[in-house]
Amino acid sequence: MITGTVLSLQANYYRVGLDLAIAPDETYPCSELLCIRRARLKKTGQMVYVGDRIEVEEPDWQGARGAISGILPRRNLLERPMVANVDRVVLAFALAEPQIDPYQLSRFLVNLESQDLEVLLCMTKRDLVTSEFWHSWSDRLKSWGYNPLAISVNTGEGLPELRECLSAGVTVVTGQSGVGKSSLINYLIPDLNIRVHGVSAKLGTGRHTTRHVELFAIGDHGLLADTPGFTQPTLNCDPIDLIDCFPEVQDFKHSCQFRDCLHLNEPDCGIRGDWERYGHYCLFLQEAFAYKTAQEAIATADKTLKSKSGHGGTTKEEPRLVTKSHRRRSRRSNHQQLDGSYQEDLDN
Ligand SMILES: Nc1nc2c(ncn2[C@@H]2O[C@H](COP(=O)(O)OP(=O)(O)OP(=O)(O)O)[C@@H](O)[C@H]2O)c(=O)[nH]1
Ligand SMILES: [Mg+2]
Ligand SMILES: [Zn+2]
Repeated sequence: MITGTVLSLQANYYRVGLDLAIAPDETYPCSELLCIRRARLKKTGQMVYVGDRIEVEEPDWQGARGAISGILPRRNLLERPMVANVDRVVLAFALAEPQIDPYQLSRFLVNLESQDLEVLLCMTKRDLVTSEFWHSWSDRLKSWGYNPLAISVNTGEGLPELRECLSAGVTVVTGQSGVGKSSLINYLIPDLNIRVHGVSAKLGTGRHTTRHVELFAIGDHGLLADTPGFTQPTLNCDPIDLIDCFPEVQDFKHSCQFRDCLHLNEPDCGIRGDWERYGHYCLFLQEAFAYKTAQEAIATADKTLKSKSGHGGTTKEEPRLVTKSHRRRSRRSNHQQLDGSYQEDLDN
């Protein structure tokens, strides 16, 4: 059986990097195939995402074409952009241009933590700020429970260290538009020459340049994904699990003994208090509740719909398209099986 990894999606074709242990030769004259998805996978609503490990059948070696006949079990699925089997996420956040916004940075971090992903926080454009500025931010982010790395593609600072971390497994570079994700990837993999774009002087925000997700080979065993930037992630975490998305709390978490405490007004709660991001926690908690309420409303509407269509006996079973809000699982159910359970159309 021939297996491989989906590297990118081009129109209706999947570019697949094959797991050939040997260099291309006469038997296997290419290391990549352009594949379609078998109709059977379409019918059962099984989506194929970048990063998916897949089985290929009927390879046409001369034309470098094939068909995806099966998807191997997924370890995880990043929400935005949708990338499967992610080992770590590099969150790129600019120290300047655009101006650093602690609340937005916190949102990105909490969103990634809620998906149980390993986060490598990279503060970009280090060359644009003073040492004092960087050190004060570094201290601040350490108090948030992170060990940030300062990088600059202009001076090369921090990039050898970063490269070391990316030589194995699948890494996704994510973050707002214009922070320098594509510039970073161009630096790490010089032959690529992917498009980068200037920050809009008028708005101080980036113009969206990267439009799709693509995995590039890095080091001996690594794959690195460039992704399109976006403004702010949604926080669709279960309210009771939100506190677990703040690493700085984990050391004094035992100071709240209540299992169902939301750490708001409950008496004797030792988590409520004067740590810097407590304000962010309270704001995000409101969002998490709004998300839960919306989800419950959708579930109720679903039930009503089902019982309505049950009358008359002419119901036709159709695979229902799952919207983004359905897709998010609670942290507690995160370790449940992920293969084939998500049916949202490919992001972007
Ligand atoms: N001074 C400085 N500028 C940088 C650095 N890295 C990137 N830039 C600039 O920042 C701008 C945006 O860079 P991109 O690499 O396109 O940013 P991106 O995150 O890929 O943006 P999207 O594709 O829109 O999400 C470009 O003008 C880069 O030249 C850096 O380390 N220092
Ligand atoms: Mg880009
Ligand atoms: Zn509490």
